[in-house]
Amino acid sequence: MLRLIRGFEELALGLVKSGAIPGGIHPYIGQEAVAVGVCSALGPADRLTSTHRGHGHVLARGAAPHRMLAELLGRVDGLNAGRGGSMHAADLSLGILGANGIVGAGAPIAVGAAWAAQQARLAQQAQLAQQAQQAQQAQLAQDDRGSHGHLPVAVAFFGDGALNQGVLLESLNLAAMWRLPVLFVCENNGYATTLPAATAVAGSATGRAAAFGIPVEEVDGMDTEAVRAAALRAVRRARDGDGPGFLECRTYRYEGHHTMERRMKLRYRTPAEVEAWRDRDPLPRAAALLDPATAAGLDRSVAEQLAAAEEFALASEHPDPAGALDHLYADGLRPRPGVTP
Ligand SMILES: Cc1ncc(C[n+]2csc(CCOP(=O)(O)OP(=O)(O)O)c2C)c(N)n1
Ligand SMILES: [Mg+2]
Repeated sequence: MLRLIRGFEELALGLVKSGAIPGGIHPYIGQEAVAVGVCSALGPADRLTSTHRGHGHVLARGAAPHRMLAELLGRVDGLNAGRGGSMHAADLSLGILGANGIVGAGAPIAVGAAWAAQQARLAQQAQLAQQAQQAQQAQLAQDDRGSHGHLPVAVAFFGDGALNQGVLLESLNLAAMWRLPVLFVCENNGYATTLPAATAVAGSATGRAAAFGIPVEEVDGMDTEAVRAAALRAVRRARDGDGPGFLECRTYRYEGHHTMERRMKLRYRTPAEVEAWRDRDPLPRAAALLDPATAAGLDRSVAEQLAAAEEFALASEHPDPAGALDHLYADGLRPRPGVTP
């Protein structure tokens, strides 16, 4: 999966350069261990919200690369029929409640999903208890409750730039107050666009969450296994009803903030800094755990998958402009009278 995300992003960079992908993207290259480590700790009923730098989260959660690529290209076979694009890809069938172009905005959505899961479980338990009472089988109800006791978890990914957004603090508060099954994952890559976290974040990321009584962990975000182990610990607690968790994953993006950056000639980090983080690349680290033949086989199969994805996505149609308002409104809602698209 690490290799798939890296390869997908390299392919997407090429397609931005050639103009096939309209606009730009925020490449996830360098941060793969975070998405893969966290998503490997999740089960099928769990949910996540993603960010403007979200391709890695969507793929690690299991979205089909060919449909994700078609989405970036704005084609009808995209995950969201080409309407969401890079920053708003979603796949509800996989619990991906959406990437989000607004910094910090995924957190309250994940909190809402966790609250819904908690409420659904409470309603289910109440129903079981009532049924058991009617049948005078209290013991049976107890057993049932046990087997249904594990809550689905919602994960909110966000960057260090979200740490100063009020909505994140409100989300942490509510999640802690209501002991919601949420995992907050801060991907601290050291910068919000060009602003170093060191000059923007008073105190610390984990200090913010700890202030709400949320258990926190600082994790090496370049180490997939370390991220996975920390995520498993937090997910287990959340499932058991012990409330939210918070991981700060120290990571780095090797590319610019977005694909316009090179043209803009921004200077805010030194080549030496980038090189030092390249030495900690999560991919060779993970490949070293495999025997060389297995690693080469995986590389080959990823290359084949991505070649097929590119062929599929480029062959997919552009949406018909006449359907520009399709999928935008819930059933029954229409644009205001007199407003023409
Ligand atoms: C509420 C809001 N403010 C500002 C922006 C503009 N903006 C887009 S990305 C970004 C930086 C985000 O940094 P971080 O959260 O650290 O994520 P990273 O880009 O490092 O992955 C900013 C300020 C935005 N999209 N939303
Ligand atoms: Mg950042």
